[in-house]
Amino acid sequence: MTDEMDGIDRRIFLRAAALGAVVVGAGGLQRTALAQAQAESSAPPPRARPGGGANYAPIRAEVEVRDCEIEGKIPDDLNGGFYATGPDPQYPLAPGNIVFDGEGHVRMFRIKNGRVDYKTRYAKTERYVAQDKARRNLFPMYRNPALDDPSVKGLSRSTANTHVLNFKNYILALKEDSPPCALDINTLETVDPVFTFGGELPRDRPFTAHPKICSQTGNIVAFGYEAEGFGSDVVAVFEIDQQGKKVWEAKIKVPYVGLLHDFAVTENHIAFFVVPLAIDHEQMARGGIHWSWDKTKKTYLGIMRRYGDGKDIRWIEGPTRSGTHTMGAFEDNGTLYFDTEITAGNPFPFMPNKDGSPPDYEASRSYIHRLTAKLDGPNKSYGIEKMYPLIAPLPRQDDRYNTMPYRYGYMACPDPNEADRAKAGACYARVDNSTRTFKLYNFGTNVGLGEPVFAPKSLDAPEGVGYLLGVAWRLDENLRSDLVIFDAEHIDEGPIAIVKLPVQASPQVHGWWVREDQYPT
Ligand code: V55
Ligand code: FE
Repeated sequence: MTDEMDGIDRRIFLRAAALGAVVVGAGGLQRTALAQAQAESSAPPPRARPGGGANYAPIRAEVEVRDCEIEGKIPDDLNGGFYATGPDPQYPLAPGNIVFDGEGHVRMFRIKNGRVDYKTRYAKTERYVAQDKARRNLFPMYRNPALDDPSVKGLSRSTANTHVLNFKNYILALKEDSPPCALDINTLETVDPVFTFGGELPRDRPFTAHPKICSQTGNIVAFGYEAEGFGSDVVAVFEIDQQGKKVWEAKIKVPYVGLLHDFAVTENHIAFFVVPLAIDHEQMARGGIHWSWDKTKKTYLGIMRRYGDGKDIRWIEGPTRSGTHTMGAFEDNGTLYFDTEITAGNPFPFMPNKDGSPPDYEASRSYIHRLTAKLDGPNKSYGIEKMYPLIAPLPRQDDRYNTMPYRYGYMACPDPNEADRAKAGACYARVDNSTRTFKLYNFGTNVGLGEPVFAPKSLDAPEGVGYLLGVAWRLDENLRSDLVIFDAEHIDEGPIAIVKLPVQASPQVHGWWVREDQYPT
């Protein structure tokens, strides 16, 4: 979101910093795709990057700050840990590579008895360790193994840079092309770079960055796409119980292979939204990334029963759109409700358009939509309705409601009341689906905001009764960062506590809250 309100100079500086955008290579001065795109378009990038812009700036330093300075008071009933990961390139990105290929840097704000300790560690993935030994980049292109250095054959390609969740004594750092990378929940030291749940998942099996925790069973509901080898159209869908046992698995086939980033899980059903960021073998053969935007392709909403064999999956064709992140999903009275952010076109201007056209920034803006379909069909089409006027690529909910009817969503977005994008401050918003209204807190234009996470006041607090936590990067303080904490019911009143770091926070795509009772004793 920061991209939209920064001055153009700052924006380009931040992007350049974030992307290592200008690289002197053998062929002279070369630019990344995004820098190129910016050069080609006079329009400002109108859409928030996941997590904003500032928070992709590399820091590389692993940081530890004990007993952070605090403004205001940490509430007595807020104890636990706020974790996040994001791409922080270990070595400068190769020309043409994209920011999604930076190595995952995991961070933790450990909150206890009113005090906060901060710690970060890179996920020591097999890729990170091999590059560290070689002292250079060995995986030059996002999800294009043909370009890998021959020495890394057989190693996990995971960057662990997308999302985190807790499982037992671990923080699992996720990248959707690989199994999780397991870090110690207290120290962030890497315990197992290819975590297979004790062999339940083969080490070459991809694992989504957006598993859901079932509201009824506590199971981790997950999937892996390209499940039977590079480019495969098979998706494995499975559930892992709290002990780590796989309790269900089914395999389905998608209409075409695309970036299947997130999904919807309800009490009895699972839905996928297949979008035209499609695998592009020709582009990879030319040395490019895994995906390109193919506007000739339609979307497909697929619905299947949980705990079945997957043969019942039904695909409903819809208009060309993209949708990357689920806010919430549930079923009610025979209908699926799947709330997701939707873009009219390619959501990532730094990913190529297959037809060679320049980035369309207007079409890359995300708005929350509700997709609906009858669970038992027949469906000629799915419903698609815009819910809010907020540009919000990273919507979240109270995660205790992952598979149930829910009321509230939380997100960072530019101020929707400011027509002039350059002047629209960075906001956190809480939306109320029962009234279709929202509350905002505006930080102004000198702040980049990370995805917020919700922390309940207690395990059995009603939905939305708790705190909202997020990181603010101060664009006018060389990205020095604060953890800002809100009463989630009153976010319009501003933060109730600010945890001040003396340094820039490490980059963030997604964040996660671990309750105090979930820590090992
Ligand atoms: C996303 C992020 C990724 C990725 C694919 O936010 C999709 C969407 C940080 O890496 O590889
Ligand atoms: Fe994501």
